[in-house]
Amino acid sequence: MTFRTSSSDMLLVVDVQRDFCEGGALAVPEGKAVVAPINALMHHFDHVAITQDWHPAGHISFASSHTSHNPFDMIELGYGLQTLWPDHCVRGTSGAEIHPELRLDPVELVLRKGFRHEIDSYSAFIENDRQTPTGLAGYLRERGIERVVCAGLALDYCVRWSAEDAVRLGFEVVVMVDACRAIGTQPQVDKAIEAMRADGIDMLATGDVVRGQPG
Ligand code: VGL
Ligand code: ZN
Repeated sequence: MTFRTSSSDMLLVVDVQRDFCEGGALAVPEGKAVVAPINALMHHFDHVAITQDWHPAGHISFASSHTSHNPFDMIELGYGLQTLWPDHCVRGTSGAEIHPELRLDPVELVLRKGFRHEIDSYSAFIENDRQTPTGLAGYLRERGIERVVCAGLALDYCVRWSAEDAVRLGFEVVVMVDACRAIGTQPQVDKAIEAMRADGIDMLATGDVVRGQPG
């Protein structure tokens, strides 16, 4: 299958940060492996945006902020169920930095998310209270973007939530599966991929991509 890019596409690179790569505070298995395919993918797109998980110290999503809870526990917050995580991507720390090998020269927007103390945000579009917008949908609409092509970390959390919200918000959505890595087990990842497909999200490989109109 050939995927031809268009000038109304945005490549959305999700959370390729030190803490999600090997040695980081919330390392995704093989996380760093997304850097090379994403850097290559950038050559095929006229527009690239990246997200950066950017939590204040003591963030509500950190297990350390709740007495007698451990990372990966689920708790009920005012807005619903929330998984608790090790402290990660604390704003201004080296763990929150974009991976140093990710190309930044073509990046037009760096969207920070998860910066409200009381609300986590997996999605690049709507925070975990499922109400608070990040502003990204408005940004993309104002710029005439019609299709969002997602890659990054983690496939089963921030990439998935971003892709599903993008569909709900009226964008065409593609996920570049080989340019993502996941936190969960293979059966969990397979379920996540099936759920995204059921939402109308195309699951493609970076090898399918060719540049459309020269831009
Ligand atoms: C993420 C858990 C917590 C992600 C961010 O980028 O997928 N996951 N914060
Ligand atoms: Zn986070």
